[in-house]
Amino acid sequence: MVAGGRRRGYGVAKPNLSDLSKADLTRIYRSLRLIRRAEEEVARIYPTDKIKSPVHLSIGQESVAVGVCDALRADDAVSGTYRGHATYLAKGGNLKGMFAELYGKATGCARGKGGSMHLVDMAANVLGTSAVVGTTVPIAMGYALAYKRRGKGQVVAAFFGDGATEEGVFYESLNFASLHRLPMLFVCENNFYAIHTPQSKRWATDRLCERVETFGIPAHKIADGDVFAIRSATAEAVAAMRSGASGPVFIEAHVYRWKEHVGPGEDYHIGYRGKDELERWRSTDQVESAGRALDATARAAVDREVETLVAEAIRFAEESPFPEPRELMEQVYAS
Ligand SMILES: Cc1ncc(C[n+]2csc(CCOP(=O)(O)OP(=O)(O)O)c2C)c(N)n1
Repeated sequence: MVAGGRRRGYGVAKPNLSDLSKADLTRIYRSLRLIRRAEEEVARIYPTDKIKSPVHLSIGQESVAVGVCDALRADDAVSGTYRGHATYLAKGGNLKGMFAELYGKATGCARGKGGSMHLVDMAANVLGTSAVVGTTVPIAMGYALAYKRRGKGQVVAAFFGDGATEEGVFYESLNFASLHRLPMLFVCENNFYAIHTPQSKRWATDRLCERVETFGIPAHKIADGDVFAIRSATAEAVAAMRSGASGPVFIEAHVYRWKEHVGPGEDYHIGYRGKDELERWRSTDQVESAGRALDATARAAVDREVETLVAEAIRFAEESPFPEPRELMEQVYAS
């Protein structure tokens, strides 16, 4: 916000890693590593055509989902975007159900009918992800309203991309959530691009936090994707929301999408962005830096566990049946 002609900073202080227990560090690394390896396997399998839906990978962006979800309770909820594998897994969504969903199998989390862009796991309070940009923000807000009325201190985190902040419903949601002081964390995964269009060609100014603050919502920016800073900003925001001291809070986390917009490959050759950007972000890879915070033995144990989990999930998906043709019209709603 502009005060006396000076721009306020939105930065979040980096937490001291020595304040985190070994259990915290292990859990955070495990979550980052699980998402990275699951998506690397999606990229590997995709060309075989066993995966029956388009895939939007969040390799490089894992720290947002992990940092936020690690500070949430099990009975808090999240909503996500079509780039939602990380959100789903970080909140504890079922890994086997995710792979089976990508394979279009009846054991998938949406019975094989939703695919990668429509993951849901109500047991883990993953409210759902959607292909339609911005639409899961007001759905999350409806949950936040219900949670506020219920009075059990639950909060909702809505994840969305920088492109989604160009949708009218985003501003309507900011307004409604602020007006009613809803326990809702708005989480913008700002990766600077909407498909192939950079922000510089879409936004008159990049002052997103300032825009959000005009709705009376506190805003924080984490410009380097640091998983621990995202986690501590979330923990502080969520504590204030649970206690009733704060209404909604906004977090803008800068991250980088290493892969192409949709699909398993890379797209640096098509000219809308350069590999120099990738190299800059790759040098701050959060999976690596969280891994380095563990000793080698602990890290290797996590890596082994993750490999087993991912291999089991792929086997489960491959061995599961497709839905029966008679199920085609079941769970289909129209309004
Ligand atoms: C309502 C709507 N408008 C347009 C599209 C087409 N579309 C698909 S992805 C996308 C870009 C969204 O970018 P962003 O929200 O930043 O997410 P990212 O892909 O970077 O994760 C657009 C415009 C859509 N799916 N839904």
